[in-house]
Amino acid sequence: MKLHGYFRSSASYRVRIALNLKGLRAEHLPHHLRKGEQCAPAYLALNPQGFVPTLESDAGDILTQSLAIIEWLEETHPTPPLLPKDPLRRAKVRAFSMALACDTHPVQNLKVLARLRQLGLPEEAVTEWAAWANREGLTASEKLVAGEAGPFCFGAAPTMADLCLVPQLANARRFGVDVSAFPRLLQAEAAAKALPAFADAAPERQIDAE
Ligand SMILES: N[C@@H](CCC(=O)N[C@@H](CS)C(=O)NCC(=O)O)C(=O)O
Repeated sequence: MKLHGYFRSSASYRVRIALNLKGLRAEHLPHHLRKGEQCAPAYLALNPQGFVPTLESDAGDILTQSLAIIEWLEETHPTPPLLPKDPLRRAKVRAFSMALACDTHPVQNLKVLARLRQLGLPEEAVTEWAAWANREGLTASEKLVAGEAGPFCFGAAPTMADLCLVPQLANARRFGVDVSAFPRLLQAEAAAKALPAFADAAPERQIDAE
């Protein structure tokens, strides 16, 4: 398999963790987002959205969208599971994951922040926008897992929820958010980061890390 990504990309980070947890190896192909390499015609032919990650399977299939990739990995390599067996619990894990991956991350990604700058927003306001998006999403996420057993988001083992949480907390810190307001999320993050699958997927451990 080949994973097209970028060390600091939180969507790529989610997939790196999933691959590691499943014990799958992938060749990592970095695309420097700040240099615009995600918009090169050869890459757009793989991922018309101009986003990382993109996964190329051993059979040559092209998969885009981190959550779709993680669900495909889950279906093709079910052990260890990243989603609970019970349909209601699965829906809860997916809802938490989507609160971060679909409603929080997209409004603070590179393309959106670049557009805000183009429209004349000063740098301080751009950063505050990104911090606000993170605070909103994490505040809701803290409540979504408030009644759940730990130490992970949904119990004693990591799920797709933790794969979305750890990269989002990294983004929040980058934008200056005080994450001490989210003790239950920090508990899950600490449990996750103690696992080699999460530690090895960290941005600073990637071949393109700066
Ligand atoms: N919903 C997509 C989001 C992908 C995404 O936004 N990727 C970012 C990096 S985390 C990206 O490629 N940004 C490039 C840009 O904004 O130009 C997914 O989960 O895969």
